[in-house]
Amino acid sequence: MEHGFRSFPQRPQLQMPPTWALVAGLLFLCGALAFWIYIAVHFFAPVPRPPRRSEKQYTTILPDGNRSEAKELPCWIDKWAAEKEARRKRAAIPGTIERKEPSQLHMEEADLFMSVVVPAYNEEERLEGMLEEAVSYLQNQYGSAHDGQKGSDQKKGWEILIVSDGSKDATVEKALEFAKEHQLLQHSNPVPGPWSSNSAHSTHIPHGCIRVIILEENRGKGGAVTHGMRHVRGQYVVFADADGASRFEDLGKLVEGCKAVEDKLGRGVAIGSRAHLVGSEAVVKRSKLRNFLMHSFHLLLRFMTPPATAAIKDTQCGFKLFSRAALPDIIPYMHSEGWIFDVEMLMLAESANIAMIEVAIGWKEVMGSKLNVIWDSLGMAWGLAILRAAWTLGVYKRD
Ligand SMILES: Nc1nc2c(ncn2[C@@H]2O[C@H](COP(=O)(O)OP(=O)(O)OP(=O)(O)O)[C@@H](O)[C@H]2O)c(=O)[nH]1
Ligand SMILES: [Mg+2]
Repeated sequence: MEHGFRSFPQRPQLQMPPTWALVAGLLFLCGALAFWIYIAVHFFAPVPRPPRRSEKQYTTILPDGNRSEAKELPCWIDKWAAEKEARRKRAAIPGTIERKEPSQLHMEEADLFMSVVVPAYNEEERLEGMLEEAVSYLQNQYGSAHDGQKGSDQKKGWEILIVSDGSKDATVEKALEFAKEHQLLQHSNPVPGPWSSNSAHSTHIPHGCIRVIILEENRGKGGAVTHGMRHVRGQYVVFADADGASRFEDLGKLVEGCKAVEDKLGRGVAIGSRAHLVGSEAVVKRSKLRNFLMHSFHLLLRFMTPPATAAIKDTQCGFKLFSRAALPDIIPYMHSEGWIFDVEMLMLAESANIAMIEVAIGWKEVMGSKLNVIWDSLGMAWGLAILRAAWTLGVYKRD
């Protein structure tokens, strides 16, 4: 028997690659990952569909009480974009010195004081109550546009743009019926709506104040609001949910708040807020799951949005006011079609250094919400991640 050590054939020594090769490999992997993330964000980031021909028109009620033909909507954004393009072309001609001017200079002047944009998706049940509250406040506060003068500081008048977001029910008919029943020339005594608290005092409105825009296909709340805001004529523009959950009378507080923070260019945003109601009956009554998801979403927002937006306590309230001068810095750059669009609006305002103020408003729970708590919350978290990534990686940019 043989004693001693057996000699094994020697294994080849594993050689560590040099440090520079490791670093290069790591950099390559990071680059590849970043490239694929960029491609994925490009792929998933929503691109809003351009408005169709019929969506740039509106219907209203004529002085004789009949429904009008489809009429062309005024569109500040088309003129603004055309002028911007013309400037770009002029600047591209060698030897031309194009003075850079702020975007506000392209903005068409307001025709009236207040524009209200109401996104409405299958709202035949809830719309009337909201309109009743809105017109009574608007007519009381701002009266008729003819009382004011173009160019003067004291503008009068109001309009409501109801954007039916591909509704399949009688939303459009209900809106026009409401306009007809409240029209000044139609009835010497206004017809009271079922929602008026005092049935003898339903409001008379001047004709043409309520305009109905019909989106051929459903886009989502963000798409509907953005579309409406492209066609407003007001000095101030508020969007308000069709369910009438926000107390419309608090619009005055939003205007005051906005005026208080407006910059030299007149740009400002006032955000209706229900943050003071957390802990109140209205919020506590909501399901535990819904409140849990709401808190989780707020936490996510805090980490994923820039500081001024992250500081807003109630980003999702469907009652936000913009001064006209703020619109060109926000509306042309909107992408989100769904529920997350509020956050994009605020992020755009922040990136353009527009001051924002949160204003406490009254609010009530209204039956018939179409929000699917679980799916829409997941959709919002996903939408927020894509939105943040798209702006950070330059997939979305201001040009
Ligand atoms: N669900 C839904 N609403 C839309 C859509 N497009 C516009 N909207 C409008 O968005 C507004 C808000 O809808 P609600 O169902 O009240 O949802 P919410 O106010 O966010 O949620 P709640 O607090 O539960 O009422 C309403 O005016 C809807 O008509 C859409 O595609 N889906
Ligand atoms: Mg609602």
